[in-house]
Amino acid sequence: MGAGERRRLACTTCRGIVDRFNQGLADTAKKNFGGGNTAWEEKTLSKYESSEIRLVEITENLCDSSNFECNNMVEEHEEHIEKWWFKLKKKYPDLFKWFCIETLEVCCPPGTYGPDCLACRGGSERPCHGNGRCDGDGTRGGDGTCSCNKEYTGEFCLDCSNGYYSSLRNDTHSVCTACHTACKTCTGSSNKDCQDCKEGWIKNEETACVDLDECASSPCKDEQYCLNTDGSFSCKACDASCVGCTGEGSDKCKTCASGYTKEDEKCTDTDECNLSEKVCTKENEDCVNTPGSYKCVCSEGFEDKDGTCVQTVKTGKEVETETTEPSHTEHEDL
Ligand SMILES: [Ca+2]
Repeated sequence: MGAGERRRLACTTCRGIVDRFNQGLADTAKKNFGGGNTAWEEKTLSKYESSEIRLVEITENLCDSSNFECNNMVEEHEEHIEKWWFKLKKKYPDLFKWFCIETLEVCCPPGTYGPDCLACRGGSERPCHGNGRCDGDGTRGGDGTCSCNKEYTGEFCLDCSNGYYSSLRNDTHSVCTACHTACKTCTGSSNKDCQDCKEGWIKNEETACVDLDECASSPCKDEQYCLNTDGSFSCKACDASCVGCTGEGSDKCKTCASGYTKEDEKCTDTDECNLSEKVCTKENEDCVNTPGSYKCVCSEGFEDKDGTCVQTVKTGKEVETETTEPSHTEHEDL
């Protein structure tokens, strides 16, 4: 860990301690207070308010036991905290400022950075002109440079990034707004304000960037159709019933695939099993129609053996089942 990184961590640790201290203050605020308004209660409360008991209760919970840096810092600066509690908290009510910035000198005021708390780029009032983050802001680390939000660029986050244009600019403020989706760079909000078109867009006669119809140049494969979209295009698979197509579905085929016939402008599956000429010609064979084809399978009770359908040989168990007494319902069927 570098020195700058250690300084950042020290500030984070100190901030955590102060946050827990303030939480402790809130948690103990109503303690020993019955909710009534008796003089006795008022007196007890005001006594407890600045008591050592309350301080101990709060400081006990400043760190998680596993947080080495935190426990170390509290231990090392316990006296400072006590001094602030008993003598200084009226004069310096902001514990973070007094403890972390001014006493321990591990943090800096907001908008400043580094060992000497110098102002961030663009000034401590609005670091990076409010359009980015100042490196080390509020800590004794960092170098004060700006990391700009995506809309902004430049040392001070005043300039606009590619794809954004300046919609407001004065001495103190700079606002960059997104270009039209068709523009790579632009001077205004519409697609007529593009300097360069984004990929997939092209300048028309009115010099506006408009969608390029990539499908006009037939970029897809034989078994695909082209779908033009704003700024892009895609190639999609034709329906299984087509050989080549102009769009989605069996009604957009150029020609029908084998096993399909054109019917009502659609490529429809041919039912080979219903043709006048039988397609399954072997003995004990049935025809099963499938999309785009058909299958010849052995009839029930027969099985394929070396290309012919032979009667299924029953196993001993099946024979046994068949020879048992017919059940009541079977009997009724007879
Ligand atoms: Ca397009």
